[in-house]
Amino acid sequence: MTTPALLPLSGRRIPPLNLGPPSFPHHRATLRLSEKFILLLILSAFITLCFGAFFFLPDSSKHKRFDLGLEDVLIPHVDAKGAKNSGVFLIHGPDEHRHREEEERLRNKIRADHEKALEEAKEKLRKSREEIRAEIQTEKNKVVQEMKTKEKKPLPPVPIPNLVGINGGDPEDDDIREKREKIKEMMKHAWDNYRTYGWGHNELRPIARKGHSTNIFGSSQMGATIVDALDTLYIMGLHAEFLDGQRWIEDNLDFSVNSEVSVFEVNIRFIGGLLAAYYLSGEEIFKIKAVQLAEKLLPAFNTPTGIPWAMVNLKSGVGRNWGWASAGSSILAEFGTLHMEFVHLSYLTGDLVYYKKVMHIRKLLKKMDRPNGLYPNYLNPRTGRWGQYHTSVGGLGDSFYEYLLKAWLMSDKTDHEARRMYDDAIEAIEKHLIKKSRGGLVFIGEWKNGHLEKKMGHLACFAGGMFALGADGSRMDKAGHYLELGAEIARTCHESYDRTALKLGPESFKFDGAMEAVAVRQAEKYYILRPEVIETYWYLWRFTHDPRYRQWGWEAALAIEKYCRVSGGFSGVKDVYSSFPTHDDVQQSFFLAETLKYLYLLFSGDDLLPLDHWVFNTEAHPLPVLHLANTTLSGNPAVR
Ligand code: DMJ
Repeated sequence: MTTPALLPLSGRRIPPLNLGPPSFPHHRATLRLSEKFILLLILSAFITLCFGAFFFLPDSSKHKRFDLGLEDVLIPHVDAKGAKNSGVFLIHGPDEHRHREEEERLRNKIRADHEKALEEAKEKLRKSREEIRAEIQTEKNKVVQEMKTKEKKPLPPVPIPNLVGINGGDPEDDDIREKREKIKEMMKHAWDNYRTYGWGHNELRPIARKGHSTNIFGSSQMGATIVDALDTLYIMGLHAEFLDGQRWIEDNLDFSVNSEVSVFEVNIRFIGGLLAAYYLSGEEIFKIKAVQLAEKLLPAFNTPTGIPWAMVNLKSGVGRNWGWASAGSSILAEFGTLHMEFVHLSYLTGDLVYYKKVMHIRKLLKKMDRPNGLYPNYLNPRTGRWGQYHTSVGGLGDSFYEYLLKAWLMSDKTDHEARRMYDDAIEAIEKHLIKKSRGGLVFIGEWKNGHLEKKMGHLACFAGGMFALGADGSRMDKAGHYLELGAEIARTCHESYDRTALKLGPESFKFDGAMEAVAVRQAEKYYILRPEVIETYWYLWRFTHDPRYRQWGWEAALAIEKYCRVSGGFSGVKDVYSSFPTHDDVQQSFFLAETLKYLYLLFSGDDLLPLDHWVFNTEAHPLPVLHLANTTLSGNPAVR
């Protein structure tokens, strides 16, 4: 290739060089001449370079350009022979003409594309804000839809336990069947009103007839009532309602939200609820959602000790503790109530991360000194030291003890460490916290600031069922003793109901002097549709078949029906000692998850969710015992 002649650049003529006699002193003339020469050399080198570049640089026509949103990706062209072009090529003879034409065509196309893009941009600017917003929303929806399609990909199949007793339980007795039907009708009433007035919100305001939420669920609408209610709907045979809930979950339940939630609450209600719905129905979507949520909770464990924060932001993963909890502490009943769900998550996903998190908590607790053998309710996640020495089997402590026992039960009674920890804890509790009142009522007090407070919360009433459930397998064959203890707690809690005007139990009751099993402070007189007392009746019923438990359960159901039912659902009441109750206007999600489920089970046969195959999490979501020797492959409809 020859060096091209000097051509005008941009149409400007280069003035002819003056090579005539010098009009300046010789040395200056020589300098000017060499300057011109250097300039000429630089210019010619530059032009040669440009010209060469035109021929030798990789040809853009050999690359396809794809526009993927914000990113431009250059994909190497694959030639007709299928070989990848190196990007450098030579032009030969007649091909040159064709090549120029092709180049021209591409240049025109690029020009046209640019013009089109410019037009589109202008067009956008002409649009109103609303139109632009609508377009952005459509785009967003498209992305969400694509993500959902991805999400629906099934997780790898794993062996799942044989699922016994997910249907049935029809009572033989007509009277009991009628009662069971009544409970089912109450569930329909609660669900239908939520469906009408609160759909997608976390809970329902049955009087205002609108959605309701609290800070435990964060700031977004996560349909807590739907998730919490699913398994109750399923076992009651309310399949159309179940399907309705399932569709909402498929289409709307999204955990990629900038929302700070309670790790404990979303674990027991959402992960527990989704896992139970998965095991009962076999629908993969529930398992997938449970795993997605669990992944979002994991950052809560990023503390110096591995004891999780109480709250975590689902989007940022930033965690923190409740402002009111003793000097920045985490709470025993919160970080100690993850075991069941997390073990199932590891089991279903094959990912040990969940199992390791909860076992780490257990190991840490096991090593710690315990005052009087009792676990204080507060533990600082930064220092690993106990906070205030307050121990209770009610709020702040309750389900930690429950989950030690249930860890052992769900492992087919092979997790001996959990059983030992449970036995040790219960022995200390019995020694220091459980007392008999002057009137002969056995109650569980609270250890606070070095003394026993003779006060028992409604929440602590669950312990009657726990003692009964843990009776079998107890140390030194004290099964009879623990069953008896459970029955005593059930009796005390029944008294707390019976000594009110509404026959519904207060939030907390005292045993002081002449006062027994009654609330003293106004602020403790409310009933918010809690399940614990009915839960204990049900366990006692299963283990003893003593008809008094069905009778007490029925009394509670009638009281709920009479004083808590309103046309828009069910509401808590502010004062159980007043014959004219004021409603709090909240239908709690646990009313559908627990209270109505335990009532339904109380009036069902023992073949529905038998206790040697199922363990109920603290929100009453049944999870199967992992009989590892007796498994079948998931996805096989025969096992459902
Ligand atoms: C439920 O969410 C659970 O039972 C929890 O363990 C404690 N309290 C509520 C219902 O009262």
